[in-house]
Amino acid sequence: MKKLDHVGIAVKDLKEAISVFETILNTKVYKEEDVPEQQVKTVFLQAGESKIELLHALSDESAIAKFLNKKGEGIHHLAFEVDDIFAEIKRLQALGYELINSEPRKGADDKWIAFLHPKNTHGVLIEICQKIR
Ligand code: CMX
Repeated sequence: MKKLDHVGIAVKDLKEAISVFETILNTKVYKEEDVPEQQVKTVFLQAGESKIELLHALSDESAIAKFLNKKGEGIHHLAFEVDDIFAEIKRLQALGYELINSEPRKGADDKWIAFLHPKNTHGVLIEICQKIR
């Protein structure tokens, strides 16, 4: 793993959350992007070398809507950047970790992404991501 790329935070009121995180991080949102496949709106803010990704559900079927109903607002996932997502998926599978998607899919912010199931990772949803060059 190269570094912590971003922390995903599930929020109910996106406008209000943007205002809070822009104030705390003393920066402006640099990207807003819908991911229709995930039924989620994503909003990114730079935090030093890492980023904060605010996640807002676009429908009740979204994983974010389900998460908010069950757990409320808060940290949804940690995302680690890798050089070769295919190699990392293979490495983690060989170690017995369950990948939610074993084929990388296109995520927000120009990245290939894959998720590890939180049941094997002490309750933390982990994403691995690779920049699309
Ligand atoms: N962090 C930690 N635990 C989580 C979680 C999260 N983000 N989301 C769900 N869980 C837990 C639930 O609490 C539940 O635990 P228990 O069995 O102990 O009650 C368990 O996982 C199953 O949860 P569920 O509500 O029944 O939901 P599903 O099994 O249908 O889905 C998950 C859970 C993680 C497989 C699904 O949310 C998923 O595929 N996530 C990956 C995709 C995603 O999150 N997309 C949104 C972000 C997209 C982006 O960043 O671009």
